Amino acid sequence: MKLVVAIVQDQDAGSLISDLTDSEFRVTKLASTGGFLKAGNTTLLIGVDDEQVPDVVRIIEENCKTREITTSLLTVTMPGDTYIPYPLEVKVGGATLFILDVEKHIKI
Ligand code: 2BA
Repeated sequence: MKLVVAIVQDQDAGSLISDLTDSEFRVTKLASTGGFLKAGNTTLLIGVDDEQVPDVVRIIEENCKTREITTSLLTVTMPGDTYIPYPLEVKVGGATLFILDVEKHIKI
């Protein structure tokens, strides 16, 4: 068994969860925050049999888009602690996946 940990953009999470559950995969949704942009994103935990991993990855690919995001990071210039916002373009997503071996899966 594998645990697919998928970090996706909030905008893609709804349709992705619908498609995964329609295909009878079980999903847990966690609200998460990216360390770089400090913006909300969604982390999904999907436990599946080994042979189902390609299907899960395909459904994620179908639902998750890469987006260009313009953000502004703040820099501090000394002296006087002046904050200067500067625009920054980053490409986010489609999705970041970690696929882990599951040692044991117990349902009680
Ligand atoms: P964030 O950390 O908020 O990163 C958002 C996007 O900013 C990243 O998109 C990447 O394009 C850019 N970025 C991140 N760190 C950067 C840096 N040090 N310098 C320049 N640009 C940087 P993605 O790579 O698609 O990542 C989207 C989200 O997935 C991340 O949000 C983070 O929450 C998660 N993530 C990505 N890689 C990860 C990893 N190796 N471990 C844990 N979480 C990860």
